[in-house]
Amino acid sequence: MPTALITGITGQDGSYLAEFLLDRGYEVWGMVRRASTDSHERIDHILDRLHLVQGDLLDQPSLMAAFAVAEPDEVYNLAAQSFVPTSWSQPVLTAEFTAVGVTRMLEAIRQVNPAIRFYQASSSEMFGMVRETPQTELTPLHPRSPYGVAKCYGHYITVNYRESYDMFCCSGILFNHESPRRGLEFVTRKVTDGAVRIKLGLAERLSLGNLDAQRDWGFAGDYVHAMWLMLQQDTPDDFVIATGKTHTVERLVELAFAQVGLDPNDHVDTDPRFVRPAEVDILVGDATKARTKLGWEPRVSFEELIAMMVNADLQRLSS
Ligand code: NAP
Ligand code: G4F
Repeated sequence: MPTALITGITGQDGSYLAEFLLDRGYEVWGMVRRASTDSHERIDHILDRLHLVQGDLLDQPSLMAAFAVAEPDEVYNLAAQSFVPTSWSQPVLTAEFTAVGVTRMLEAIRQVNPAIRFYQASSSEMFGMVRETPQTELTPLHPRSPYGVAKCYGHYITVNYRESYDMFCCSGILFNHESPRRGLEFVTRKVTDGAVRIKLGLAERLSLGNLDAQRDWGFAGDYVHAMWLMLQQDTPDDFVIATGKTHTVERLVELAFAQVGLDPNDHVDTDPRFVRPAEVDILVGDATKARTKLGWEPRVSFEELIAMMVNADLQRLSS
């Protein structure tokens, strides 16, 4: 039975990846940081099938201890400060978690067992002010947020450990992916939750930032499959994971409100508080390499994704 260790197992992707690996017969370890209360909401339903070990990306001895106890064949580094606006208010902490934290992970692997296969959660946010459309593995990077800058560091240190030490390190450059488990502060979930609250009389208005921003949105459940496929190849490599289609935030709002039978013009306004100091105007990925080499395909369309999220919020907030 192969063994995998996931950092960020309590997050959106960590919970889907844990389910995916358990279904394939893996022994799954999750690294969790110490908190005064448990934040296991997304993994409650599989908790009895998981092994949890405490550790923090800021603390290298805890990473080494986690690898020593779990003895993983594969490590998926999903932990990060992942919310872009927070990276302007906490830029140093974001760099510590999301950038240097990756070096701590790689160094711990190198010292404990360099044969471990490593997945790094890189991001389309690295493309920032895009130099070409669609974006591929070869598109130059121009990050627009402290988060994007930190992810560029994490991406290149992963490539560097592969090239320096011949370690099996892969970087998945994932475009935005969402689900009913998405954090409430990200725009898709903010909109689906907001539309449902207004429908149920629990809220009156929804305030958003830049409605013109365009994103290539996919379903998180599809994207964790791609992470696993990367670590099953003969040679380590980097892959763009995306749907190849892009939509505005305005279109997202239209779809979510239509799903609950409301006109967004009656309920949605814009608030400068949610506009970013520097915006990523458009992202759209070309996942040809992943389709060809990994045989990966996204299965859930944008329209299906938003319907899934609205329905899940309806069910949650109605009960
Ligand atoms: P998420 O829901 O925000 O989850 C982040 C996870 O990281 C949580 O489990 C959190 O634990 C953990 N974490 C944060 N700081 C930590 C630290 N210092 N030590 C240990 N754990 C820490 O993020 P996600 O959407 O699942 O994304 C997973 C990864 O993919 C992230 O690295 C993100 O940057 C990257 N990514 C996401 C997308 C996307 O569209 N979702 C796209 C590209 C890349 P707590 O529960 O304790 O807070
Ligand atoms: O949902 P978002 O906050 O996601 P963002 O910034 O694209 O980052 C997500 O995807 C990245 C991959 O490209 C990940 F690496 C990262 O960890 C995260 O998962 O915002 C999407 C867009 C932005 O252009 C933002 O300006 O929506 C726009 N937006 C408009 N109004 C809003 C709002 N975003 C948020 N969060 N809240 C608003 O009210």
